[in-house]
Amino acid sequence: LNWQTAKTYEDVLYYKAEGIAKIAINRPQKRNAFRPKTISELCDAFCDAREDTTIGVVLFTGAGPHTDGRYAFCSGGDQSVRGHGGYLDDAGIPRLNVLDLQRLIRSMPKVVIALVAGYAIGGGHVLHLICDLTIAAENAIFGQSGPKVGSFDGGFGASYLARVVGQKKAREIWFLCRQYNAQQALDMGLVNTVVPIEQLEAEGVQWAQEILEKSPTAIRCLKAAFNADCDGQAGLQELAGNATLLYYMTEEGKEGKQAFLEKRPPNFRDFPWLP
Ligand code: 2NE
Repeated sequence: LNWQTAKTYEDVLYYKAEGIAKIAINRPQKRNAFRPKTISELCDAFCDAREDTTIGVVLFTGAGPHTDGRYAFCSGGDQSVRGHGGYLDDAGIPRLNVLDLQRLIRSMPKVVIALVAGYAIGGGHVLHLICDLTIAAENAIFGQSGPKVGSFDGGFGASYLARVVGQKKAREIWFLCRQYNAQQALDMGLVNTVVPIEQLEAEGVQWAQEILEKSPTAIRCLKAAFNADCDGQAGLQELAGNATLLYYMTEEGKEGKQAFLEKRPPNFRDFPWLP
C-alpha cells in the first residue's frame, strides 16, 4: 500500500492508505515500552482514526527492529519513568493512562488488528489482548511480567485474558510470568494466526481488506455485541487501576521496578504472604 503519513508524533508513527490506518509505537530502543507521552500520542492517533469515516480498520504494531536486530510490539510501561503512583509525565504527574487507551481501542466502532513481531510483554501484552484480532509473526513472544516488576493489571489484563484463554491458563500466565512463543499463543487462542515476519504487514492488510468489503454497521454492532458480554470488566478496570496506583506507592511495588532497572532479580522475601 502507498502509506501516507497522517500525523507526526515523537513516539508514534501514524499512516493511512485505502481505508486502513497503521499506528506504530516507535521506541524500539526500549522494546517499544510506553511513557505517558507515548500513550497520549496513541490516543490522539486512535481518536483520529475513529473520527475518519474513510477508515474501517486499524493495524496496531511496533516499529523495529532495534539496532540489536530484535523486534518488539510493546514491553509495557517504561520502568525508567515509573514514580510514586504511576508513570511520570513531563510535568511529573504520575499516570496510568494506558487504561484510557485500552478503553478507546475496545470501544471504537472499527476493527483493531494487532500485528505482533517480537515481544508483547506486560502492559504491552494487554494492549494486543484488547485488540479485536491479533496476527503474530513467528518470532512473537507473549507474557505478563507484573509480579516480577511490582505491577499488575487487574482489569482487562486479568478478566479478559481469562475469557480468552480460560481461567487456568490465565492464572498460569500471571502467576509464573513465563514467556510463550507464537505457536503456543496460537494453541491457547491468544492470537488468530501466525505468519513469517516478512509477511506480517501484508497479512494484516489482507485481513483488513476482507473486513472492509463488509457492512460497516454490521461490524460495529458485532464489536459492540462482543464487548457487551464483558462490560462488567470495564468497571473492574477502573477499580483495578486505582489498586495499581496504590500498589505503585508501596515498598513492595517499588522493589520490582528497582530490580528491573538495576538488572537484578527482585527480592520480595521480606514481604509477607498475608492471610
Ligand atoms: C521485553 C524484554 C523481555 C526483552 O528482553 P531483552 O533481553 O530482549 O531486552 P532488554 O535488554 O531487557 O531490553 C532492551 C532495552 O530496552 C529496555 C531495557 O532496559 C534495555 O535498555 P538498555 O539496557 O539497552 O539501556 N527496556 C525494555 N523494556 C523496558 C521497559 N518496560 N521499561 C523500560 N525500559 C525497558 C525485557 O526488556 C523486559 O522484561 N522488559 C520489561 C517488561 C515489563 O516488565 N514491563 C512492565 C510491566 S508493568 C506494565 O506494563 C503496566 C501494568 O502492569 C499496569 C499498568 C500499566 C503498565
